[in-house]
Amino acid sequence: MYKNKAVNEWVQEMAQLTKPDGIVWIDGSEAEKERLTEQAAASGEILLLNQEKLPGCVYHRTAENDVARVEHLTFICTSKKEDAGPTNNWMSPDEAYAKLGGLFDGSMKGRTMYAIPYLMGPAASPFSKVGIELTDSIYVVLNMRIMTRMGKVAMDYLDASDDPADFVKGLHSKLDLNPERRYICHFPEDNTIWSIGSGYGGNVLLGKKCFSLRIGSYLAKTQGWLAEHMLILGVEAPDGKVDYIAAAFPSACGKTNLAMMIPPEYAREKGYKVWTVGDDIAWMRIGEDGRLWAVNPEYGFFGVAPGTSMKSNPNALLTTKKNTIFTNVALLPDGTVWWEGMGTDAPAEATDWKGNPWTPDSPEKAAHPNSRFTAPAGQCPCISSEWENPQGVPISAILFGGRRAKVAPLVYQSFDWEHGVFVGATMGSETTAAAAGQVGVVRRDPMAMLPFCGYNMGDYFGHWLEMGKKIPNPPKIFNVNWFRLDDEGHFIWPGYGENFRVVKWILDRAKGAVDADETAIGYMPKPEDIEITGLEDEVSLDTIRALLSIDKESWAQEIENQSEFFAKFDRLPDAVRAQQSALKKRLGL
Ligand code: OXD
Ligand code: MN
Repeated sequence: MYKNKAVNEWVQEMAQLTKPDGIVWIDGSEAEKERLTEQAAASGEILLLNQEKLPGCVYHRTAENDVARVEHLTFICTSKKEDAGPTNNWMSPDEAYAKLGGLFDGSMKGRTMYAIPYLMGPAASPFSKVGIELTDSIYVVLNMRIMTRMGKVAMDYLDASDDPADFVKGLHSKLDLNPERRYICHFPEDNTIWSIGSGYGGNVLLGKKCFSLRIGSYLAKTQGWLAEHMLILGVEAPDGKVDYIAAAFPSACGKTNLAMMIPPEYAREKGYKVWTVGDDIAWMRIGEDGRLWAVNPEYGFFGVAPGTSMKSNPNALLTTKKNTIFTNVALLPDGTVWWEGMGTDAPAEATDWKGNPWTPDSPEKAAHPNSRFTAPAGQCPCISSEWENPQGVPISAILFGGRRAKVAPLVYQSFDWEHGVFVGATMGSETTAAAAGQVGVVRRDPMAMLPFCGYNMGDYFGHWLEMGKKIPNPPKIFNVNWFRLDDEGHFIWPGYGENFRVVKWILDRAKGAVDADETAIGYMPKPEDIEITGLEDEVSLDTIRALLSIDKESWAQEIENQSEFFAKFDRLPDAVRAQQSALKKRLGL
C-alpha cells in the first residue's frame, strides 16, 4: 500500500464495489515484472516468445470480438448534455455511475485487483500528471509498464505535488468480455474513467486515449494548454540545429511512419537527421519564450503491426526486437511473430491471431489488421535526445492531414493561426478499401480528435482560437496530403521517407527562408522549391505541379461536405464560419 490517503481511500472504495480477492499495489520494479510475467504465462494470459530471438517479448491474443476501440460504446459523461457536444456519445454521470456500477459490482470476485500508479509525462516535468488505474488484467499492467512511467515514480510525483489528491481515477474490469456489457465512460468533471468489458489496448490502457486525450483535452481547456492527437518529431540540420513539428492525422494515415521516417539519401548525405519525440500524443504549453512547447506524455509505442517492415518503417520494427508485447499477430513455430506486410515471405505454417492453424492458402489473414506491438520508446533507434526533456521541445510547425484522393494538394500553409484552426477543423479522411463500408467516403475528423475530444467540439475549436491569441510566437500551421491519386487511382506521391522533402519546405517556410505563392486556399510552394533530387525516376516538376493543383469543382463539393458536418454544431465559433465564407469567396464560389 502507498501512504497517499486520497489514493488509499478511493482504492478501498473501488475494492468494496468490485470485490477482488486481493489488491496488489504496483511498484514498477523489475522483480514485479518478472513475477507478473510468470503468473500470466502460467495462466495462459500471455505466451513467452523465443527469448533468444526476441528477448523479453511476450504474446497475447484478445477475445475475437474485442480487437479495436469501440467508439459507439465510448461516452463522455458531463452533467449537461450540450457540454459533450454533437460529436460525442453522452450519458449523464448519474446514469453512467448507476449502470456501470451495477456491472462493476463484484466484477473482480475470484480475481486480483492491481492498483497501478502511473505518470503521463517525464518524471522531472512540472507538466506531468498522475493517474491510478485499477484493473483485473495482468496484460494491462504489463502494457501500462511500457506505455507509461509506472509505479513508485508516479506515487512519488503525486506525493510531492501541490495537491496529492489530484489524480485521474481509472477503473477497469474485463468482466466477461461481453460486448453487450462493454462501456468506456469518461467523467471529465470528476477526473474519472470507468472502462468495463474489454481487454483491448485502446479501451483499457487508460493512460492513453482516455486520460491523455479525452480527460486531457478537458483539463487543457480549463487550464490553458493543448492535449492533441499528434506525433512530435525533430529535424536536425547539417549545422546540428533541430527544429520540431507536431502533426495530427486520423488513425491509419501513417503517423508512426512519419514520426520515425528516414530522410532520403540526398538529405542524409548533407547531414539531415530525423528524431522521434512521440508518435501519437502531444501535450503543448506556452513557454516563457512565447513559443509553444510539446511533451510526449507516453513512454512507449502502441503501434499497428501489419505493414510495418524494414522498408516502410525500419525504426519501428527495430524498436520491437526486445521487451515488446505483441497482440493478435501470427505466431510462428519457432516462437517468433509474423504479420502481413512485414516484408518477409509468408511462413509455410503459423498459428493465426485466433489461435487456429494457418498456411498461406488460408482464406483469412494470419494477423488481425489491427494487431499491435507495445514497445518501449527508449528502444527506438531514432529516439530524440530531448524526448524526456521536462520542458518539452519548441514547436515550429503544426501539420494537419488526412487521406484525400483529389481535393487537398501535397502541402499548403494557412494564412495565419485563425485560418490554421479552420484548416484543422475541416480535416477529413477518405475511407480506404481496407476499412469496412464504402470506399472514398469522407469522414470528417477535426484535428484527428473526433474520437478523442473530451468535451463539446465547438468549444474545442474556440479553445484553439483562444490559444492563438495567447501564444506570442505561434507555430505556423500547414496541411499535407500524401495520398493524392491520379486518374487511374495510383498514388502520385511516393510517401514514407520522401515526405521529408515536404517537411523540409515546411520548416523553411516556418523560418521565413523560402517564398511561396499565395492561392485561394493558402500559401503553396513554388514547384521547384520541393526538392526532387534522387526521385527523378518517379517524380518530375510536372508531377509536383499536379500534386499542387487545386480543382475548383472538388473544393466546391468539399465545402458543401464541411457545411453538412458543421450543421450539427450548436457552438461553432463565428470565426470558423467566417473562415469558410472567406475561402468560398477566394475560390469564387
Ligand atoms: C491509435 C488510434 O490507436 O489513433 O493510436 O486509433
Ligand atoms: Mn492514435
